[in-house]
Amino acid sequence: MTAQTARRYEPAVAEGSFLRDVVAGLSARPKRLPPKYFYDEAGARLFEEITALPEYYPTRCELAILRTHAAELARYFPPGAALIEFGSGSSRKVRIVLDAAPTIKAYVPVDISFEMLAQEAEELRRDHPGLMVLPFAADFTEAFELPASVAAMPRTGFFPGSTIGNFEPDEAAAFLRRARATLGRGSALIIGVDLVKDASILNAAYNDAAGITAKFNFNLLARINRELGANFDLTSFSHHAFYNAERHRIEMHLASKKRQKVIVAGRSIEFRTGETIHTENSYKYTLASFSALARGSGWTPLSAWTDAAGYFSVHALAFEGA
Ligand code: AVI
Repeated sequence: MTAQTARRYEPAVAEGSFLRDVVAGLSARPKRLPPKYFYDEAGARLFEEITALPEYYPTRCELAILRTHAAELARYFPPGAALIEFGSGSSRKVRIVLDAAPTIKAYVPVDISFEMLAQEAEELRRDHPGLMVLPFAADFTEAFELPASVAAMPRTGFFPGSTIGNFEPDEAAAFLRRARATLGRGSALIIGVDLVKDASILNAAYNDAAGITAKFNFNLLARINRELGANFDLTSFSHHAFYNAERHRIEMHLASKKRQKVIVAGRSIEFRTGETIHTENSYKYTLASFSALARGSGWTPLSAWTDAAGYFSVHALAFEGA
């Protein structure tokens, strides 16, 4: 999510796989859960709160980059272009692009939650009466085909928020290759990427004083209790988030404070004292390491912008050819 802004997953779409993924993840060694399940309604709300925290710099930095460089970004949207947003959520970021590039003809927000898409689409149609708003319900982490109505338009993808950082490096490369196949030759991709920086800044961003990131992490267990009839006692786990400098990533875990058994979908899951469930990785790149990843996935890096502190970056990539 994209949580560039919050992403939400339709329970009806995800129910079977949620159960399967939770059972598989809690049976694995070490235990893990996929971060995409953070974003139920409560999780999406908590993520929105995170984006406003004083310690959580990514959203503020990315908004500053988009505002400062809006005119340059607009060059990647030729007249009559379709803007395809991967994992849309709140429309705060795309509005900056739409305002800077008024000749964009169509906006295709792609998200698994149709409900969320419909609501945002309504508001955008009101504010941009000439714009074709074509919400498209699909899981953007898998291959999908764009609606036929944008096939003849120049296409530019938009993937803000450093959601790509929540993918393992091989998944990030696979996403970039799929995005290239979806957007087609001659397209561009504007993508937000969080940068490697001093560990104290990174650690603070995922251990905020108000405890909202901890709540966001705990909500995953609360969601498993709510939707899968589990009996996690949230008070017997603690939030652990730290920068792993060797792997250039923030790791989030939930650590068991004691030896305990938890029942999940009729199965008994045992925890040792201190044993953790690994709930999220948030990879940080350098400008060079992200450009190399993009190049290795068939994209040509054209430009990259950072905020004044050099905390966050926005890249423009091209899939060259006619
Ligand atoms: C959505 N994603 C880019 C966020 C991040 O920073 O990795 C999710 C998040 N997890 C904890 N705080 C924010």
